Amino acid sequence: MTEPRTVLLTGAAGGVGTILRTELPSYGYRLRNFDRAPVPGDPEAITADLLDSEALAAAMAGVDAVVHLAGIPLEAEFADLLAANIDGTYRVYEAARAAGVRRVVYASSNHAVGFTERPEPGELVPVETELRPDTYYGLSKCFGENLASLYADRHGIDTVSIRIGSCFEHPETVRQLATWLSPGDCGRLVHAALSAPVSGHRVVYGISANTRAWWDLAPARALGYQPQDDAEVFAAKLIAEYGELSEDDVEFRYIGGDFTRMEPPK
Ligand code: 15L
Repeated sequence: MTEPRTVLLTGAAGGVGTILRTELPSYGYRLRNFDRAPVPGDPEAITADLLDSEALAAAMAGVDAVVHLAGIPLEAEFADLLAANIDGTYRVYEAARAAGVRRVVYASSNHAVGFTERPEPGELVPVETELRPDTYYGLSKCFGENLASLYADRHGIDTVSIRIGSCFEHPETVRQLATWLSPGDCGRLVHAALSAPVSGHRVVYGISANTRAWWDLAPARALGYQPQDDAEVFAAKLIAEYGELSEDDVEFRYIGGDFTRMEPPK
């Protein structure tokens, strides 16, 4: 596949979207930004809901690939996730199919497998591990991965689903020493997912080259991803501030951390 050049970025105004608006143009992509909220600094961004079929079809016309980030990024009421994450992702795939777009990078989440127990030291959780969502939010990401698989098999749309860890400027908790994805590595990984000659549906974890990683990065490296950052440089400061995690803490026990006990907001 030739490298996609025009990329529809859904959720462009969100946290990861803001990072990718900075990172992706340096790889030569022209972004078409789409979000419910205005995208700062981009007067041409499409301000619309994913459930607005006309706006989505117009946004999809002429693009080479989609990076689908839009949706609720945390635990929420099931009905809200049903509309934003489940129906929203279905609409993106349907619009991509109708427009003949052949590559999607889907922002899945580690919370699709969040109830997986932390691996023993020296072991890593493979991408083939059983889906064990820790929230309705995680469940919506399981749906997205399965939807990607269906559209790959039935319609030939190639997807890389990235189970993103914690994509922030810096790791902010002790857990994130394992789960951090730096902004620069986020750009590297999404570029690899857009340009690697893969067909079908692939799932990869999205983290930096963290010394304390729990997840197997081999599938992401197989796409050409070469992470440059390691959360370990923040370890001394974070551990001095919060202490090491104790073994009875859910942040220690499950890879989804405190999402495993999160309730939808009232
Ligand atoms: C996610 O999926 C969330 O969107 C993000 O805000 C973080 O909380 C992240 O997971 C995480 O696991 O740290």
